[in-house]
Amino acid sequence: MARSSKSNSANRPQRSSPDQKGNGGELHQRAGGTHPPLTTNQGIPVGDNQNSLRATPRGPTLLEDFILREKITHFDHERIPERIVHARGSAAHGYFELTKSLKKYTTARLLTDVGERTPVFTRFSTVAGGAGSIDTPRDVRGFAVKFYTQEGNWDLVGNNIPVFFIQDAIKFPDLVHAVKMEPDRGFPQAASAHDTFWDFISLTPESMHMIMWAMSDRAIPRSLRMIEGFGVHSFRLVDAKGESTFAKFHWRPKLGLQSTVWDEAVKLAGADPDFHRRDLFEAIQRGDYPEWEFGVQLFTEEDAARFPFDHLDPTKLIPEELVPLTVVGRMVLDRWPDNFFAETEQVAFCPANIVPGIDFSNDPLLQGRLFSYLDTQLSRLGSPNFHQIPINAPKCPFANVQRDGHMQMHVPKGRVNYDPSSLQADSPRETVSGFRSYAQPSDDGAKGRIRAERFADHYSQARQFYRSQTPPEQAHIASALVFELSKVETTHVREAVVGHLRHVDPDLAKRVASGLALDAIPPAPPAAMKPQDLPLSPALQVIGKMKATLAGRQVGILVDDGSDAATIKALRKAAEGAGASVKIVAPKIGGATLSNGRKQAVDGQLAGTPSILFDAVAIVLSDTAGKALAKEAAAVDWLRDAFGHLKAIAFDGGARPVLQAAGIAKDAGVIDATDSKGFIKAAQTRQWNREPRLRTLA
Ligand code: HDE
Repeated sequence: MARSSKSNSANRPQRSSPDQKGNGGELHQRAGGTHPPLTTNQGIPVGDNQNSLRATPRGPTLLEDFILREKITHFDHERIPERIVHARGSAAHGYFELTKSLKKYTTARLLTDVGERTPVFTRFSTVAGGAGSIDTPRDVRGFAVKFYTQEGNWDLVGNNIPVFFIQDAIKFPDLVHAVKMEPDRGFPQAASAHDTFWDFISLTPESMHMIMWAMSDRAIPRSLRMIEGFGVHSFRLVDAKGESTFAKFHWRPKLGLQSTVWDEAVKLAGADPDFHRRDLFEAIQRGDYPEWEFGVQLFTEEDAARFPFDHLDPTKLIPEELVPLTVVGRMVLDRWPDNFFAETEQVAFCPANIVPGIDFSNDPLLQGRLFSYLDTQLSRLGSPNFHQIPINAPKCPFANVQRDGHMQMHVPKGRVNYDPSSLQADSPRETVSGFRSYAQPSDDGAKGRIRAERFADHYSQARQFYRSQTPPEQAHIASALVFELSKVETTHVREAVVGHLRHVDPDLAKRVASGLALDAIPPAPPAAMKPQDLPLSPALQVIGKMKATLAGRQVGILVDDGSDAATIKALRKAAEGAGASVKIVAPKIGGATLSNGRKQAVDGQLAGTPSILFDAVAIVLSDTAGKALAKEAAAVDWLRDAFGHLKAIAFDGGARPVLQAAGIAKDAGVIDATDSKGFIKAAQTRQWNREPRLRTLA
């Protein structure tokens, strides 16, 4: 039935005003800048992005609404599978600069041309937790660097620990299954302290060296800017004549190594699950660019034959005292990604991405990795063309006759999509300077599922690592083992692990057995090779190697109304002068009116900004505020935690009641706020001497 023109106009929807649309009206209109038209993915300009198309103002939504359907469908597909390991990561752009030529050993241009800067993209990660898990679990950290060289991409996909849990890639799925959340219950997330992990470890003696590292302070770093990186495996450098030298690759942080203490790491998980990501982001935003030295250990086949271990075994490292580290370059990270998903999530590392002049070794773990990464990217990124995603694409020209596939972004021209060919003048050709594998002579061994003989020494380097640590670090390892094994419910698993520790160091086994209240130290399992006493290697320490510095660190100052302005100013000046950044914390975010009547801007509100976030703290309060905050749990905990985490504390007279409420006894790290010099000196390290008085360490 035809409608009358009258009723037609009554039903016609009126154009909605911005407020009726629901787009925030005025503010949305006022936002500065020149805004391009919003369009659909087909380029169709969108007139209303706030309301879907309805049959009547209060009626059902129409299927016809292609704008709504396109938007929601795209959203439904926004997630891709997360990495099976190393799912949680943070990354940054930067450059690698060569400072010493390795021309004698390799033709790889990035390692021969001093001064040349190669762009890099570096992703740090935890291993066990999911993408949304915390930054500070006890875990290995991934340290993956993509060098966009002029001869193609080189990915050095390493960790912050120079050895690994297993010797053969075939064990990797078992290791990862064991450490991830248990399959029936779905927990624990991002933690190795549970039965399945330690069950696997207790039955895998080759993991014992890595366990020493994983239980050490290396696994609870203070900042991603303060970790070392290792290529782990032996690689080869190959010169113009085709001769090869073995190389181990190292990254050493300019800020020095630093770790947290365990209680701090646990509390950080709640206070700021993004602690490491935020720290990296903030450092880059303020121009305090993280930097690492790049070093190599070079050795020949003959050198390797003399080592008391097999360098192809990834559970072994080469002590720096045996083969010194030569620094040949540096890496600076100076740009945060524009988009987390497009870059940090979509970046696809692969140890098989290698450039002419560098080659693989026969390390069986590396050999397995060469297969795994390409395969995993296919499932994660969904197309064989993932190398065309901007973050993965080489920055040098690249051309071949691989074609088609999902999400092909290139439009190749011409009829030739095969090789050899003669029909097209510009079709790509092999080059003399192209990649050639090192012509390794093969030994005479027989084919088989066999491990090389010397891989059987599972304990010597674990012992060397443990015995090379400072006493506080040894206590941390023993305590970490007690903590982890105390979370293991199965008694025989606990006992089996302690049995292995007897081979590592009888005293360590005793300490852990006592921490677990075992009736007796369990027997050691038979060892395939008797552990040797290798020379100690102080280079394996964290505390011993820590630089006394505040550079790149953060100092928190707790203030309130009436706090002495001059003291705060002097402390800030001293801390910033020492290279730290300073954050002011107060009970109210709007600010505090200081003794000079001026309003002090505040960076963090007390309850949400615990002292855990800082490397050293100061507390400057008026008498009135001191008395009030002594009754405030957040303020008392602020000091108690700083003290417990072995940090330097500066305080003034007004703050005394809070110190008392926190039960803090004065020591070398608890300093009068007027002594800013003394405070800075104490703040450059942790107060290790304080620790035994505070907590029972195994
Ligand atoms: Fe990995 N590893 N891995 N790994 N790995 C992955 O690749 C694998 C190993 C490392 O930031 C996966 O893209 C096998 C050692 C880092 O994106 C996967 C074996 C070392 C990253 C994979 C190892 C590493 C990964 C998962 C035993 C230190 C994160 C997602 C043979 C030298 C890279 C992905 C990033 C990621 C396999 C052992 C470092 C599944 C099979 C040893 C830093 O391909």
